[in-house]
Order: sequence, then structure tokens, then C-alpha cells
Amino acid sequence: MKKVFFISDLHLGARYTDDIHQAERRVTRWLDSVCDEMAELYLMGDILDYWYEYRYVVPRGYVRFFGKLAELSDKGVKIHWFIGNHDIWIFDYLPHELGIEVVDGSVVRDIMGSRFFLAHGDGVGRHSLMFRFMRTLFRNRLCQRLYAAVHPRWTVPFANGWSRMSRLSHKEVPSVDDSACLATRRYVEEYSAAHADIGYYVFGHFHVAEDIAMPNGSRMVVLGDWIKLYTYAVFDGTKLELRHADI
Ligand SMILES: [Mn+2]
Repeated sequence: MKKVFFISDLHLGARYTDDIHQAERRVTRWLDSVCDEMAELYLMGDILDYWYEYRYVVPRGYVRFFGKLAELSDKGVKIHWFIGNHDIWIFDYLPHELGIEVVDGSVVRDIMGSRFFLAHGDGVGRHSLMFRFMRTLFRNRLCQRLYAAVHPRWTVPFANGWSRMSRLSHKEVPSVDDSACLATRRYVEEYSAAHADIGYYVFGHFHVAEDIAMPNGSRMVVLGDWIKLYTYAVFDGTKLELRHADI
């Protein structure tokens, strides 16, 4: 029986990674090791540390990773890519080249007979005005056009610098008790009380790997990351398991 895999926060290409090719190879090795049992792959956001598709050109890098996704896709694996807060600007190039579905926001979906609530995790629950403003700004077509009109020699270093700063400003060891993750847990507790049909809530974003039981019996799985944790989740139709990739 084939399985469905979930992975998030690879942050490929991040300038704070010691060796970006080694990080990329680790992911492709893992994909090789599980591809025979893979029916579907859910990439739950922040897969690339920064990505902006222009109409006629795309950023350099990620060759091995994209090649592997194309290979999987050609073999019939269904690939779903939820955009995170780093890889927001996927337009039509990656879906077209890799045959993937791109998802923005949260969705409820039936997977192998069970109902899942899926989201990257940054937009779930209540948020500050500033956060909502930025989120709207990043998705605004006019703002995207203006941004795209600036030469990448300026925008790429700016974006990489921003990402690096935001990483450095985070705590050394993220925890499920950090305020953002805690707020999402509270949200899921409330939501699940009113939606008994949903068995699983899957998120990335928080850089912690955790399988949390909700009071109504459903489970909230936070996928971890591939910066320090190297974790993923796999669903076989009966149980969702959080695992460590020994690779
Ligand atoms: Mn994120």
C-alpha cells in the first residue's frame, strides 16, 4: 500500500546554511529512499528559503531538488506545494515544469479516507494588524509587479539578508510553547471541538517536531524542519507517524 508523505521547512538555499548543496543532497537522498512507497508528497511550505519567479527568468540553484521532484512527478507521484512565508512567490513556472499543485492558505482535504486540515502555519488563527498587512502586501499583484521591476541584483541580496536576520532573531531552540505555536494549538483546540470529522492537523513553520493529542481525539502534527531536525510525517491510511530521516 502506497503512503502519503509530509515535509516542510527545508529552507533550501538559505545563506546561513553551511553547505547548500549538501543540504539539498540530503533531501534528494531521502526522496530516493522513500519514493517507492510514495503515492503523494505534501511540501508544507518554506521549502525554498527565497524564491521569486519572474515572467521570463527564475532564480538560480535548486537543480537537484527540482530534478528529483520532476522525476517523482513523471512517475505519477502527486506533489502538493503549500507556499510558506519564504516561498510565497511561486507563480506558473514551477507548477508547469514540475507538474505540482500549489496551495496558498489552509485547506481541509480527504486523504486515504481520513480528513486532514493542512496549512503552512503562519496564517492560522488570529494575527496582528501588522502581520495581516504584510501578508496582504506580499500577495498584492501590483506590489509584486513593482517588486519584479527592480533588478534582482538588488532584491535577491535584500531578501537573503532579511531571511538571515529573521533566522538570527529566533531563539536557538524553538519549542511548542513559543507564543506563535501555542496560539496555533489553541486555535486547533477550538476548531477541532466544532469539527469532529477532522482527524489530523498538519503544520510546518514552527521548526519543532511534535505530535500533539487534541481533547477530541484528533492529532496535531508539527513537521519540524530540515535545518536541525530532519523530520517528516507519513500516513498509511490508518495512522499518521512523525519520523526522523536517518539520512
Ligand atoms: Mn515558515
